[in-house]
Amino acid sequence: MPRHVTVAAAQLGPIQKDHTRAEVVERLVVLLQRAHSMGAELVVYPELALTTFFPRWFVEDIREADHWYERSMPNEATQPLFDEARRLGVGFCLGYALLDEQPDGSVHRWNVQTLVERDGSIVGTYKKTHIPGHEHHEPDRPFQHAERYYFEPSPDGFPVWRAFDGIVGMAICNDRRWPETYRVMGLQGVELVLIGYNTPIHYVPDPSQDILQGFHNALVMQAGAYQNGTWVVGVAKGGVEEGVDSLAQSMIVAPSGQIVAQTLTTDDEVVVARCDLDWCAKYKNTLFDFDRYRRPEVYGPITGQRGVALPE
Ligand code: CDV
Repeated sequence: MPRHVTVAAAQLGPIQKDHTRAEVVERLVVLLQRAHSMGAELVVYPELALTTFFPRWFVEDIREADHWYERSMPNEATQPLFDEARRLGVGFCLGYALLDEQPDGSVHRWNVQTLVERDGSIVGTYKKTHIPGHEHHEPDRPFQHAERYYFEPSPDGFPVWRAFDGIVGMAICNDRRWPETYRVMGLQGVELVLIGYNTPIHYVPDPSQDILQGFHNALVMQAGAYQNGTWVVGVAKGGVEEGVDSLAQSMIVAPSGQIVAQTLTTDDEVVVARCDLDWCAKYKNTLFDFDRYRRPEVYGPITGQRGVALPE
């Protein structure tokens, strides 16, 4: 039986600070219905798809930011999305901030994506691994990117799940720039990688990269797809959010590395692609036949060290 899954990249335009969860969920439902009418079985939303990108502001007492986080999923605010998705028989992947309160009183703050199957069951929740930005207030910046203050890096790595008749993995925003992200999933046979992102066009530490944001976005996802023989779906929250312009250019990339669908606007927009999961094998069994051609015995530094070790 050939395996095809029609996937939608459900891009969001900006979510401003005073937009309520109810308003945002209404937009997510509209995108879901549009995607369904285009034949989608799986709808992928961006990173932090329920709120504005709040790490652009610093608060001295982190608990003042707790209202940006969800305490459970689904919850009262997102239940309408879960209900409509189940009614339509459509799965989805949703990014949000999670406040994880443990019975021992410890609290963890994660940047996560939850994958939901077509029958409404939760497949899994991925926690962001590579947390970019800074830990402390940097008042000289035009806007903050204090993700390292608001989120812990996940200790879990990159699991994959059997879902949507294939092998599915997830990554979040900055994760997409790191080849290890795709390769760890590639080594588990991944066929579909779902990635939400919020990428400000202005990169404060090195503005010479601003003009290259779109190029780098495509470069890393196309390379990740091709080098691991997998589909990659990258979905933006784009446009001008609270004065900060963010990259859109959501895309669906084939295992060949070719972009097969891409958004044209910086607003709420859906693009779909019919993904042939068996296409992955063409790459996994030839050029990227890992078992035949990889040389893990000489790749030690990849997991053995973090930074650069210069030669003598
Ligand atoms: N949300 C992100 O992870 N954004 C980063 C920015 C800071 C570079 C990104 O990699 O797009």
